[in-house]
Amino acid sequence: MHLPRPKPPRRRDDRIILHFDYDCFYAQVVENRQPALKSLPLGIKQKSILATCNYVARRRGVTKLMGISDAKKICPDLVLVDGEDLSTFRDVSKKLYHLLRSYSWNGKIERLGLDEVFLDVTDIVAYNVELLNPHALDQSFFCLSKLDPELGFSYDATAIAGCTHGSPPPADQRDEDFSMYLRLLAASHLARYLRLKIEEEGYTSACGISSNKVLSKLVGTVNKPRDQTAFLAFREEDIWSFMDAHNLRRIPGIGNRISSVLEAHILAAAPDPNFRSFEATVSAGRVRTHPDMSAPVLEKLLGGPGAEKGIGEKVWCLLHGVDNSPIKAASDIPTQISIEDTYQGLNDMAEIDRQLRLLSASLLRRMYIDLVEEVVENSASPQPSSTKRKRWLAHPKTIRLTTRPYFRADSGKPYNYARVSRSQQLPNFVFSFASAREVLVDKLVDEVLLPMFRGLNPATKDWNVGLLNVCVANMVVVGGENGGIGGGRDIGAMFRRQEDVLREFRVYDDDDGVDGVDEMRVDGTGDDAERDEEDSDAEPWEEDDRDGLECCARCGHLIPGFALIAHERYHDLEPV
Ligand code: TTP
Ligand code: MG
Repeated sequence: MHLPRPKPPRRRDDRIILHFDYDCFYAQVVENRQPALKSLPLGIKQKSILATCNYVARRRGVTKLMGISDAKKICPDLVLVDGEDLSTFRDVSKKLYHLLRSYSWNGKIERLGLDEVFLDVTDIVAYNVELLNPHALDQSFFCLSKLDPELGFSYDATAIAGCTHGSPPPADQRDEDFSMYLRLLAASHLARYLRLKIEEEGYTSACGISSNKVLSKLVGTVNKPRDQTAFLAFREEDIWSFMDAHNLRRIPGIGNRISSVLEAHILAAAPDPNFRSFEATVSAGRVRTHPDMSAPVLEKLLGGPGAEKGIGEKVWCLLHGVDNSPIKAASDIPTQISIEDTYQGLNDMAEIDRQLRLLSASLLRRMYIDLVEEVVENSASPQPSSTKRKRWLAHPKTIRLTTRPYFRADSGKPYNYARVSRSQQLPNFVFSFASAREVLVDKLVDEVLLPMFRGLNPATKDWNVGLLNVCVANMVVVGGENGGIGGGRDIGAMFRRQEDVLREFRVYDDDDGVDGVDEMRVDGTGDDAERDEEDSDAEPWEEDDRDGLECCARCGHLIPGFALIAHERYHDLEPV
């Protein structure tokens, strides 16, 4: 007997989302600094792998995340440039982000990593669709400002700009489909305009245009590099068949743990705890159409202690191309700042101490860059003059130390990617502008980080430290001119209040930050609200601070932690 198929989730079509992905991003940054490299095959090297390579190299068979020696075999004249210092990439990324942000009316813009940006353009598109004159569509004008009707560009609204995936609704189709079509059409012209603006800064990109994040991101990869794709799907079935064709692991939001559990369920096998690959052996469609699949079944398979709330419903929706997650309004204040490095098994306390000081110095430097601004104060009398003073834009409430043991590929043991963390309130002395930075670093290490390290690693020797991560999070925005230290607010009282709220907790995170939320494990000593606050808002920008090295279990190469899964994919593509 066949059970009735569960109801598919309801789709919302009221938004228009653009997803930008810069082409071979690190390579373009390097090429813009050294234009002579543009015509040569170029690889950006991080330790022993290519973080990326330009399209000249790709045409010669070189791929992203390939090992350097293999790439050199395929393309002996490959030019290699070191890409381990992320600061220039970060600067360009911020510049382009601010450029895109300057066109947003609602401020809803989100960065993903260093080279992807989501932009919710629902309002600007709706406004421009209203302006369309059906009798002169080919002479339309896209208005970029409500206040200045001359600010904008001319466009031909009889056709979509760039590529399309799917087809326009038939002329006799329901009105709402036609209205959606017009909104996608207007958005496609805006996307092209914005891509050209980015090109004026020297960067080509791909763009996906659809009604939610998952669809925009996936459809944007259909035509790349230097192109854009609007997703014309008006029937549920069209969206499902688009989603179904993707490898399960390629669906944003479906991480390694989720895909290995689902794959095992579909194949009726036991999940492999060491499974780490960029590809699953099943397609998204195979999971979606599996006879017993439904949101409650997914919840049973994927839920449990430490799992994201409502994970079953979330994955069920994603499999159907439904993603109601909002694009949050932009903030200049990062949600967390995290610095880490990896080591080949530190056992010497003097060395651990030294590394904690280096990480703390970087952390304070980043805190000053991201969270401190200079305010110019004018005084009128007796002599008009202006003075500059510094103020904190936000105070992080929490400091977190994370460690992980070193893993040796040749140890014969399963890959151990369990991180342990300890959090506590960040002492307010770090916000002092009067003390020298080195003094603050020493105080932070001696009074906070070393005791935390000992708490996390109670043994007196043999710590075998493979990773140290120091992170500040839970930003409290400091309001107004009087909010800074010395500005009259009782910061001490504020932190004393927070003490009641903050409790120490441990997090067991069995992933390297690639999938973030859905890979988390908590041992139950912290409550859910606190954990959500700590981890669900991991700042995508900070992913790239995770530039420490991991050991590939297959070849033993040391590669950046966040590149590990993609690096595994490279192995998967190797001829047997
Ligand atoms: P991607 O967008 O994956 O790659 P890309 O921009 O280089 O190429 P494409 O044209 O296919 O979009 O990643 C953005 C940048 O992030 C990339 O230039 C290098 C860096 N990166 C790493 O350093 N390690 C990684 O594992 C990945 C996936 C990216
Ligand atoms: Mg890219």
